[in-house]
Formats: sequence, C-alpha cells, structure tokens
Amino acid sequence: MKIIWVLAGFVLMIAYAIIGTSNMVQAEEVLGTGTDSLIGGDLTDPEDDGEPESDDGYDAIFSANDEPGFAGGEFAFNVFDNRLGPSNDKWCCGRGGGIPDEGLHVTAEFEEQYALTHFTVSSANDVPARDPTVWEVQGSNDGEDFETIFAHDGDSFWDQRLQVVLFEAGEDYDVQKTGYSFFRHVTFDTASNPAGAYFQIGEIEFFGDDSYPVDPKTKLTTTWGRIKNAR
Ligand SMILES: [Ca+2]
Ligand SMILES: [Ca+2]
Ligand SMILES: [Ca+2]
Ligand SMILES: [Ca+2]
Repeated sequence: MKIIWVLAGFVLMIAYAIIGTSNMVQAEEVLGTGTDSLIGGDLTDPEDDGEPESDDGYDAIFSANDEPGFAGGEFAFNVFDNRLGPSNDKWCCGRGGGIPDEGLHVTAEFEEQYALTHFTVSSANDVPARDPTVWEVQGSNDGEDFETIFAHDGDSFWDQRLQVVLFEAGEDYDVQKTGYSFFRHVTFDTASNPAGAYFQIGEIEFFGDDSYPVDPKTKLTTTWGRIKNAR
C-alpha cells in the first residue's frame, strides 16, 4: 500500500508544478477591469478594509503634491482606496497650469522597508487621454531623495477603462536589491496635458519583500520613526 501513497504524492507534486508554471505572468500583464481585478491586500492595506472616503484603516502614511486626501474633489489618496469607479474612486484631474517639472506625485510611507516585488496601476473611468504616458515608480528611505525603480516614456499602457495592469520585478523592472520605506508614483505627462482636465489614475497597489535589513538611523528620520520616538 505504501508505494501507492508515494506514487500519489509524486503525481500531486507534478500537478502542482504544472499549475505553477501555467500561472507564471507575462510582462505588464493586464489583470482585467474593475475593482474585482485588483490583486488586493497590498502593502498600504493588507486587510483591504480601509475607509474609501477617509484616511482610516490603512498601514501607510500618505502624501501628495496635488490634492492630498481621500474623497475630496477626486483627491490623490483615492488611488489607495481599493476601488475602481467614478468620482472619488479615482484621483483626477490635474492642477492648473499643467503638470509641474517635478511631476504629479503621490507617496505611501511604510513602517518597514520593502523591496518592491510587483505593483499594479489602473486606469480611471473616463477620457483615455488623461492616462499617464510618462511616469515613474520611485523608492526612498528619507522621503526626500528618491531612486527610480520603474520608468515609462511612451504610449499609455491602458486600452480599457478601469483596467488593472501588473508590473513585476525581473520582468518589467530590475529585481530590487534595496528596500525602501517610501514608494511614490510620479506622472510627468499625459496625452492631454496641459489642456483642461488632463490627468487621472484609478488605483495603485504596491507589493514587497520585507526581508531586508533595516538601518536604524534611516528609520529614525522617517515619520514612522518620529511617531515611535514620541511614544
Ligand atoms: Ca487595513
Ligand atoms: Ca489596496
Ligand atoms: Ca475614495
Ligand atoms: Ca481608487
């Protein structure tokens, strides 16, 4: 009888290996459209229970150089509210005068440092010409000096509205050897910049590996460090 169980285990192992291989993702993979196509449980809200219209229930400290806040008039932090849809499910529509040289950026600061393993960026609900065409994802450990992790300068990735696109280390950008506690999405241009309502993003998800050593001196300079020191 024992040999049967060994054989059964062997067959299962092969089956898992085949399933695992077939699930391997391609570069800049389209995951689908709408909220259900988001991966969910990203670093900003592992439980997916953050309040969509207020900064409550999230594991990150958010900041932005345009419309910081959830809800609002389609404010920036709506890119972290776990929703794809109209109005305050998105960040829209760009500040007056067009995109500044520093870009339009939204930042999530974490308590730990992470090597960015993958992320998703989703288009919003309307006008495709508002989608980012020149943009970066950057990392930092002091919130001031940012390193470029992923950069794109060209056509928009999104060919549908509310479309979730996955970007992966080793496929779409270098496998990360540095952990960062700040991750920032910066948009430098869109097709319709600077005319009228020229910018929008539906959602951003960051995923990382925290098995990197944390430099305690770096940690003390971060907002999390200050909060911890004050306790
Ligand atoms: Ca949460
Ligand atoms: Ca999320
Ligand atoms: Ca919202
Ligand atoms: Ca959203």
